[in-house]
Amino acid sequence: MIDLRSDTVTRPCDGMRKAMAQAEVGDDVFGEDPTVNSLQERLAEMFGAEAALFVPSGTMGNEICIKVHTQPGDEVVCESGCHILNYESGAAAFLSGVQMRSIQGTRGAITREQVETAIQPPLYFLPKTTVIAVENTHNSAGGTVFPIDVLADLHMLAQERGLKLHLDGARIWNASAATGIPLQDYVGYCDSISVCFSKGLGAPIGSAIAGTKEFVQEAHRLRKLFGGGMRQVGILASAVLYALENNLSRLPEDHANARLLAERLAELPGIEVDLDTVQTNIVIFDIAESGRTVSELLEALKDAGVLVVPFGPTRLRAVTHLDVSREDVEFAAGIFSKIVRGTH
Ligand code: TLP
Repeated sequence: MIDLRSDTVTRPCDGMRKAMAQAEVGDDVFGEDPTVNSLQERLAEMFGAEAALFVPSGTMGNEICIKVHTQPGDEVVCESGCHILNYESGAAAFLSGVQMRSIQGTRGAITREQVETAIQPPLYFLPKTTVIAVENTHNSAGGTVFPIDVLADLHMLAQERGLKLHLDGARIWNASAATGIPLQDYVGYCDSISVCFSKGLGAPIGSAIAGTKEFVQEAHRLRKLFGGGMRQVGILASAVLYALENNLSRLPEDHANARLLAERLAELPGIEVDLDTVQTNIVIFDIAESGRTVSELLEALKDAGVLVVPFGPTRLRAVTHLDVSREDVEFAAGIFSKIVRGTH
C-alpha cells in the first residue's frame, strides 16, 4: 500500500527504534529526564529561542501557546483554513474560551493590511484582540510557505499593537528546507512557535513549543494542567533526536516527490492542480471535472494500492514522506492516470 494520506503515517525505522531502546531516562515531570532536557536545549539553540518544551502533540502545543497568550473572551486573528481553527476540535474555544476571527488568506498567508482591519478597536463591548496566529507551511493551502517578509510585517504590527504572534510551525522544517531560510529567522519574528516531529521528520510522536523563558515557564504549568506531563519520555525524545540527526536533511526529497506527483496529476483530464501551491510535500488537487466523486476515486485508488485523503467536497490531498520513495510516487501517478482515464 502506498500511503499518501499524511506525513504522520511514517513508522520508526530500526535505527530510531534502537535509539529509543537505548535512551537514558528519568521522570520528566520532575524535570529529571536527561534526554528530554538535552532535546529541549538543542531545540532552543536551533530556534534561537530562550527555551523550549517537549509536548505530546501539535494540537497541545498550539493550544498551550494560545492559553498562555490569552484570557477568556479574547479574540485570535487567524487565516480561515488554518489548523487551529479547523482541525483541533474547537480546542481554542473549549480550553481558552477565545474566539477566532478568520481572514481569507492568499496561499495561506495573511497580510499586515488584512490583519490590521481585523484587530478590534479598544471599545468595551468588543472582544479584545490579543493574538495573531499564522501557519507555516500552511497545510490546507497545499503546504505553502508563509513569505518571510509578510511575517516580518506581522511582527512589526504585533509589536506596535501589543499583540502576540504565534506560529503553528508543525511543518516549519519543510518551509526552511524549501526556502533555505534558517529556522531562527522564522522563529525570531514570533512570540511562540509550535513544531511537530511526527510529520516529515518521522518520529512516532512528539512536538515542542518555544519562546522566552517566562513563556515556557507558564507553558510548563499549562502542559501539566492539560494532562501533558509525561514521565520517562526520553524514549520519545531520543526518537526526535534521531530524527533531527537523520531525517531533517532529506526533506527536499519529499518536496521533489510531491512536485513529480503534482506534475503528473496536472497532465490528467479532469484533475486540477495549482502547481504554484506545490512548494513542499503536500499536493491538493480538485477532481470536480473528472466525472468521479471523491468517494469513488478514494475507493478505486485504495483497491489499486494507493491511499489519499478527502480534503473538501471535490478535493483530495496527497502527502509525500519518509516512507514513500520516488518509485512509489511514480507507481501512484500511474494508478491515478489509469483510473482517471478509465483504463484500470
Ligand atoms: N495535521 C494532520 C491532520 O490533523 C490534518 C495532517 O494529517 O496534516 N498544525 C498543523 C499545520 C497540522 O497539519 C497538524 C496535524 C497539527 C498542527 C496538529 O498536530 P497533531 O496531530 O500532532 O496534534
